[in-house]
Amino acid sequence: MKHIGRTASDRLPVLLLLLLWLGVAGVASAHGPTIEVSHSELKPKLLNLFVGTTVHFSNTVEMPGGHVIVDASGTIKSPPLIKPGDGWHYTFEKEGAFEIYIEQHPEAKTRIVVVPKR
Ligand SMILES: [Cu+2]
Repeated sequence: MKHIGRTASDRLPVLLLLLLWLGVAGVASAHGPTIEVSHSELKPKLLNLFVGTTVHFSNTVEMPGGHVIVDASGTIKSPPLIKPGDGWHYTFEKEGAFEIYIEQHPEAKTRIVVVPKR
């Protein structure tokens, strides 16, 4: 009995770490949609968001020099995303329509429409 009690308390820190990790993962996935970046496209090609939403851009392919995410109005510019798994995020604080594309592949674009919170 004594031995079982000791084993359970030994596992407590591991359980706490697991709960902490699940909590952090929950926050990360709740912050907004992800756009996948490749040589040929930004996926999805259309997104409707509320003001204040953070969009994550996730690079899926190796790109010498990196993919730079920009928008037609010149307000958005990411650092180069070079390796698969390289990511960047942007929070849309203003309403409007944003035409976003990859600087190196202008045909790879997405349209993001941001509307006020109700
Ligand atoms: Cu590319």
